[in-house]
Amino acid sequence: MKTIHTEDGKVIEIKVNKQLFGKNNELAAKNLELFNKHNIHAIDVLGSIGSGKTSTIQQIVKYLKDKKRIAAITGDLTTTIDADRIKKYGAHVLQINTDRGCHLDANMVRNSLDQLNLEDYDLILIENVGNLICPGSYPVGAHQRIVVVSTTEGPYMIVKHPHIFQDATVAVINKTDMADAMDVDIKQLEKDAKAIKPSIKVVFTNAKTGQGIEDLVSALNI
Ligand SMILES: Nc1nc2c(ncn2[C@@H]2O[C@H](COP(=O)(O)OP(=O)(O)O)[C@@H](O)[C@H]2O)c(=O)[nH]1
Ligand SMILES: [Mg+2]
Repeated sequence: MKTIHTEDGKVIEIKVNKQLFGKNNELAAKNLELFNKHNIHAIDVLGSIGSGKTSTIQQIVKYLKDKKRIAAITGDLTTTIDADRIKKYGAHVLQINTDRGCHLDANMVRNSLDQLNLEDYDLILIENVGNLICPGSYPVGAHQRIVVVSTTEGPYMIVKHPHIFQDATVAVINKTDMADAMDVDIKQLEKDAKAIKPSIKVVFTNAKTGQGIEDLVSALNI
């Protein structure tokens, strides 16, 4: 049961469907087992629409494709645009269309994994649906979650979305080339992330050019 206080002090009780989260958590744990059984490292990539998730995945694939066998799973409402973009960089890509769904869930990822020969991969990159809220409640069983936040989203994206950063291993501050134009202090974004989670690693990237991707790969420890 969750309690929300409205401005005039009235209290609204909302029942949270814990059973639904519980089932997803169970399936996420099974996905993790499956990844581990096949020595696959899985990364769930989160971030708003346009923050640079696909570009970051493209750069990771470009950087690692001679060292790792990589598959990507991309979640999108209706298009295959991101899947097509990542494929060009040399990863095997599966597309999940979520229609009106604002996040991937463990079951969707499991269905995709069933279509892959898992023996063939060392690394699976999962592009979640562009949203900083819904995916937070639906772990998909990845070893780590990273959040891509761009300077063009303004100075308050991190402070306003603490939950998503609490569960992340790495915060990727992207579009550093646009910081001055946007009047955004990237060091302040780093401080904001560390204030939410002191152990979070913060890297600065330009996912268009690939700048900072080496730092990201080393922060991911892959
Ligand atoms: N200037 C600049 N543009 C970027 C950067 N990273 C991504 N973009 C552009 O931002 C747009 C959205 O990127 P995309 O990777 O599709 O974002 P997604 O919606 O999070 O997957 C594209 O036009 C990218 O080329 C960056 O670091 N700097
Ligand atoms: Mg994308």
